[in-house]
Amino acid sequence: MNVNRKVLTLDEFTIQQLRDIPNATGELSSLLRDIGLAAKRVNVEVNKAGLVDILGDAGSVNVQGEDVKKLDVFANDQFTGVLKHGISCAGIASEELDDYIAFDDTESKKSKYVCLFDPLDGSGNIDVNVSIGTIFGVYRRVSSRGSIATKDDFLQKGTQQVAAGYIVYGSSTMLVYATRRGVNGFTLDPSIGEFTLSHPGIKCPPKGKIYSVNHGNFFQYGEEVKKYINICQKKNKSDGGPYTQRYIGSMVADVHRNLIKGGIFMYPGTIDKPKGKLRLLYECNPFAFIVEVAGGKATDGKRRILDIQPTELHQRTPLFIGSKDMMEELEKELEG
Ligand code: P6P
Repeated sequence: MNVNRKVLTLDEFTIQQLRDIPNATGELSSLLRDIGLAAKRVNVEVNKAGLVDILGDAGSVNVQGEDVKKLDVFANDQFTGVLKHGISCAGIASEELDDYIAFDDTESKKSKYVCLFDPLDGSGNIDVNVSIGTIFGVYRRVSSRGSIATKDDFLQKGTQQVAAGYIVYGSSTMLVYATRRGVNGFTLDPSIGEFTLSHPGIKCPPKGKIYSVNHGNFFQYGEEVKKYINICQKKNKSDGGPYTQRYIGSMVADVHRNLIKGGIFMYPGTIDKPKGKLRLLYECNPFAFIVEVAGGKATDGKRRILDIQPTELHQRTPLFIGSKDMMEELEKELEG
């Protein structure tokens, strides 16, 4: 008789992790569970997005007489709310907010961590039913516990992350998070309303056959990047190809696919945007942490993403991320 392995919920998994770490306080586990709760609430609204004509577009009042918010504003409020009312987070920074928020209540000021997130990345794809996502990174604060969080807590290198993850609202809703102990994926089971462990111990295949880049910008890329893209196009069976080009235009979906199947995602700098489009703190750092823990690599074309010292909350960086061997082939080209 086939017995399915015990299905672990996110809560059970984080508590089990807690049991394995002798001096853990449970604050990180609690923070991750808070994020899982907000993700479930966002998932409900994302799944209704197609009904906007019925439920009312942002700025309108719905049939219940409630103000309808833009989904990314709604998502921002959900993640900010659970973290503010939890016991683990002293403050947040968000793609949706100009500046960080330091929570000023006593419990929050005693908390160990700060969290940076993009609450709903790719939200422009919502009305055409393309997968979108939430991205987050968690840091131990550098300011003293008991005091209010400071800007330095948020401007830490990506190497300082204690955890990072994302939620992809797609054909199924998955929460993937990494600590230095590993990367694990949880799929939302609507029948019980819980994220359940579906992808334990995710590893990024060292080789892949997928390259992801916006070809519309091709003639704006540097010569070395163009040369590497041409190499991808010329791959054949004898040298690990043929490659296929896959680009959804939603970072969470593109990087998630390449993490699982193997591949490389590129958002290079262009003539118009030399720093690229993607944000270092709450898009590139979390994914760089996750992909490195899974065995892959992430650079800005010159430096390891996680080594970049941030100077501004919303600074952008070019991003090359994915399978180790593919990244090393790219790096040879970028070295010129
Ligand atoms: P482009 C979505 O707007 C986003 O921020 C990322 O999710 C995605 O990877 C990128 O922009 C797509 O940008 O310029 O190729 O449309």
